[in-house]
Formats: sequence, C-alpha cells, structure tokens
Amino acid sequence: MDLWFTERQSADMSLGLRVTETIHSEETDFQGLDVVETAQYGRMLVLDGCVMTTDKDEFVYHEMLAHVGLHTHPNPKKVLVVGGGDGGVIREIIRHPSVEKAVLAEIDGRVIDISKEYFPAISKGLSDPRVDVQVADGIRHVQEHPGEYDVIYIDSTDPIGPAVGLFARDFYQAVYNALKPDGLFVAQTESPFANADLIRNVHQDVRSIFPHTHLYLAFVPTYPTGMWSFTMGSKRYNPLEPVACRVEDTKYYTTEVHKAAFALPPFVAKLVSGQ
Ligand code: SPD
Repeated sequence: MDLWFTERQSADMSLGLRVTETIHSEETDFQGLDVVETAQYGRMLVLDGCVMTTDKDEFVYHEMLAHVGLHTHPNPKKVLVVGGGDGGVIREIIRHPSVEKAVLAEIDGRVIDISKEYFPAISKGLSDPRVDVQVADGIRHVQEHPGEYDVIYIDSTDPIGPAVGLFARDFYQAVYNALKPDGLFVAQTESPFANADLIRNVHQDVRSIFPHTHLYLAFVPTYPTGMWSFTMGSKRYNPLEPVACRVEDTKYYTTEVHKAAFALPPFVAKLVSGQ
C-alpha cells in the first residue's frame, strides 16, 4: 500500500511525504501528536498536522536556532527554551561550555515523553545535569523570571493553537524583562514566502522593544517553502560580529554560515525594513 503524509501548508500548497510506518498517534491535552517513519526524511514528529522535526533535516533548524544566539553572546551562562520539547535546541545549547544552566519550559509534557521514546538522538540533551526540564506554560515562566536569563529561545510550533501567544508583542516585552541587561532572544519566525505578514508584524513589535533587531535565514527542507526565518532581539550584542566558534563537528553552523545567514534577499529585507 502507498501511504502518504500530507501537510496542508496553505489553501494552495501541501508537502507530501511517503510514510513507511505509523509509529504513534494521540491527542494530547494541547494538540494532535503523530510519529511516522518517512521514506525521504526518516522519523518525523508531527503536531496538529504540521511537521516539527525529522531525523534527517533537524540539524539545520536546531543548530541555526541555538548557535547563532549563543555565538552572539560573549559569555552565556543561563539559557531558557520556551517550547522545544523534542530537546533538539537543548542538545545544541549544552555543547557550549559556558552554559551552566538551561531551562526548558514546554507546555505539553507528552511532546517530551514521546521525543525521549522515539527520537533519542534529538532528545538526548534533556538528561544532562545542567538541564532543568519543566512542563510549564512558557509565557508564565517568562513573566515570573525577570532579569534572569542571558539568552532566551522561542522554539514554538506554528502560530496556531497553543503557540499563538508566543508571537505577540506582550510576550516579547516579557522576554525583554526576563533577560539580563545584556541579554538577547531568538525566535523561530516561519517562512518569508508563506508568512510575510507575520514576519512584518513580529519585526515591528520586536523593534519597538529591543535596540537591536535582526532577521536571519536557514534552509529547512520539511518546513513550508524550505526558506525559514529566525528573529533576534538583542539588548547589547551585535550578531553580525559573532565570537569565535565554540562547537565542533556541526553539520550546518559555521562562523561563515552565521554571518551569511543575515544577508537577506531584497524581498525579505523589505519585510523587516519598517517601510
Ligand atoms: N512549520 C514548522 C515550524 C516548527 C518550528 N518548531 C519546531 C520544533 C523543533 N524543535
């Protein structure tokens, strides 16, 4: 039998992947959760019908989310991840020797459990002694920890369901407040092709709060259009002047890739120009 997974990415666009095995399916308290084996990208985690990560392309997203922020900060010690229950960003964060503590605030504990069970290579960092895994509302966590973090990551799902509040100005203000005086944050901010309005709005909001606001890009084949964006708000440090690379054996991140990721095609630059 020919079985296909289809992510309906918009009214006019879908991603189709051939499924070789259905491994797990459930409705959690927050969302639909599926794990399937695909012929093209290996094992895949799907939330509410949207691809979250796959064994074969996860390194792009997780390395580029984690390392660009951590190589912008000269001495990151305390880091927070909001969302990211699969553990991929945490795995990359704890490769940085300066990091003393990494807190994960994931609202859906089932994402953590299922990732530990079916994605050991992605979730392995969750058992590191420096990592504090909390099944908690990330918005509340940020509100309740003013001035605490060097770097905050928003590894959210798409801006539907439980993640809507993570794309709001109030939340970015709370993130600003939760950072130390020289802190910075990075959020995944979807595709310039598929989510132009969202990127424009996020930048308007973040720019109104943070002195330094930047967009950068990476190429994630299983995300809508493949062209993926990340937004950084920084109180002091300039991401265009990264510190020397602190991690070895990366598959996507290098200092050159870091700098190049901020070179935006004109149609993307226009989205964040404020015009
Ligand atoms: N369209 C998919 C966007 C998902 C971003 N978060 C993925 C979580 C992986 N750690």
